[in-house]
Amino acid sequence: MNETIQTQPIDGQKPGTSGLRKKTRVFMEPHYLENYVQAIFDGIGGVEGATLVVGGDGRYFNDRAIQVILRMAAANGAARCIVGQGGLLSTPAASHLIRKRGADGGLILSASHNPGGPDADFGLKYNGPNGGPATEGVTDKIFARTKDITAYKIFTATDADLETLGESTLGDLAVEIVDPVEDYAALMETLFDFNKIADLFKSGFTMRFDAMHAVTGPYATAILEDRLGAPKGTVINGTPSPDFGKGHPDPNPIWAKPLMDEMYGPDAPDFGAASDGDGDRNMIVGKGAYVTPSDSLALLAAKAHLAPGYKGGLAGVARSMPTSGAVDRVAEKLGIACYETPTGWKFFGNLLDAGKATLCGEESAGTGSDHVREKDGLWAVLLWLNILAETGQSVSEMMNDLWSEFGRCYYSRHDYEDVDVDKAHAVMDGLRVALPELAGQQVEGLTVAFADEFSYDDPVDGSHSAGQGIRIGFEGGGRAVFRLSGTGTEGATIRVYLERLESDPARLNVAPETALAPIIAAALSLSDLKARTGRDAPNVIT
Ligand code: VG1
Ligand code: CO
Repeated sequence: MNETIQTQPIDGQKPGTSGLRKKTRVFMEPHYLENYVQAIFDGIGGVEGATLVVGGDGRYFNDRAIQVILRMAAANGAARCIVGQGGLLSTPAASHLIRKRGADGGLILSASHNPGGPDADFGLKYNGPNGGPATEGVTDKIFARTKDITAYKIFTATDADLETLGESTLGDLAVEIVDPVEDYAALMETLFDFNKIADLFKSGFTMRFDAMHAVTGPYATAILEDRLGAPKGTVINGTPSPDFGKGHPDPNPIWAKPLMDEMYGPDAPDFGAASDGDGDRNMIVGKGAYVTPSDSLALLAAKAHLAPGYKGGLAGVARSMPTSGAVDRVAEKLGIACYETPTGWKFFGNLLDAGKATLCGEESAGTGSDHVREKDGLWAVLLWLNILAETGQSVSEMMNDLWSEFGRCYYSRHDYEDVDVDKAHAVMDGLRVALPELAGQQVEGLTVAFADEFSYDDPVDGSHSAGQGIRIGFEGGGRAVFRLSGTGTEGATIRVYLERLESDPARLNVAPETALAPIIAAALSLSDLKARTGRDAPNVIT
């Protein structure tokens, strides 16, 4: 039976960089999830007759939320929901399914790399028919609806069976349960030379993939171990758990420390990688050689043609503004365009759809291509493997070659988490006011070359996005960027992005924090961050 439940507007908050994220308990409050789902359905103009892909990263509340979404899709007149078995779908696999099945969109349940559990985080994101995160125009409509919603529709029924492959019905809605891995793995086989990578493993090449108890476990096991023949145990922490093994499924040197320790230890495998909660991020590390995401993007851009899916070369590349300029130099040499977009994958969608960019990347461990409309962790790992198999070089040899040719972009991001919201805004406002006067100023021995607030005009649809981060460039090629996170669930997070290009061959292997010391000092002085926030040091340095 379809029911219409009267409700009140919710504190939906404008969807941030990647959908709506809140404490799990907020999503579990009576009517909260329901209101947000109805706001999505209304915001996209209804789902009458629509086909939707539904799945998530398996975190706590994933299964309950999917049941609610299915019953609401039924009551709102949707025709079909395609759901990953057990409610699981990695973000890139969901993006692929939307595209492959010609669906009208999808609902992805994840708070990505944020911890999961009743006292941790939950999230919900709507992706459009191109498979990518909703554009700002759409998220604005969803947000507006959260503020004037008065009722939602839900079908009363017992739970749908999410475990049995095949089709069942919920009222007039067809619920189709699919293997979450199969289509995705088949797509990977079209892009990469699986025989060549399998030969690499046969030759004794060793690898460790840390799935961080998150959704990529089944994908990585099926692809790396079952199809490519990597030895059992190559994938660790490969069973998704509702609280990610009480961990923080964020693939960076801090949260993937056990992997880092192994890769810098005496028995390090040849190659290490990790992925995040929903499988869209990646970390790459060679024997004793961590690769920053910005450098990884540059390397992949330089060598992608070695993989079958990219043998025709790249149409162009794109990076988010805070990502280092390493890929810009590679693009210049290749003679292709390099686009600079605001943070968040939704801004790459138009460039990919229009064929202007083939590879995209962000400093936050996101890399992807036009094969889907999300960043894709395992894809990046497979592209690396394909390149390693073709060149026969080690990770550190490849990075050293890249730096010798293009110079090295030392890079670091300092995060100040859970800062009082007003204080965080005071830091940004202080910088904003100072911007017009900064050029030419001396700070901590550096001279400011330019200072502005980044805004973006989409070259495809002409939409304008303002207030996308404050950039301060220094003479000699250094840069500091300040922006507030759009994915946190507690207070505000100030991100300070620091980079400096080093072209002196004698100084290509310095500790990054040493190479960046002058930029860090200048950034702190210009923003007066310590005094304004009362913080002595960042919580996380990546
Ligand atoms: C962060 C990253 C951004 C990324 C976003 C979603 O956003 O900085 O690059 O696109 O997370 O990634 P913010 O606004 O907190 O800086 V995921 O893997 O969390 O979907
Ligand atoms: Co993610």
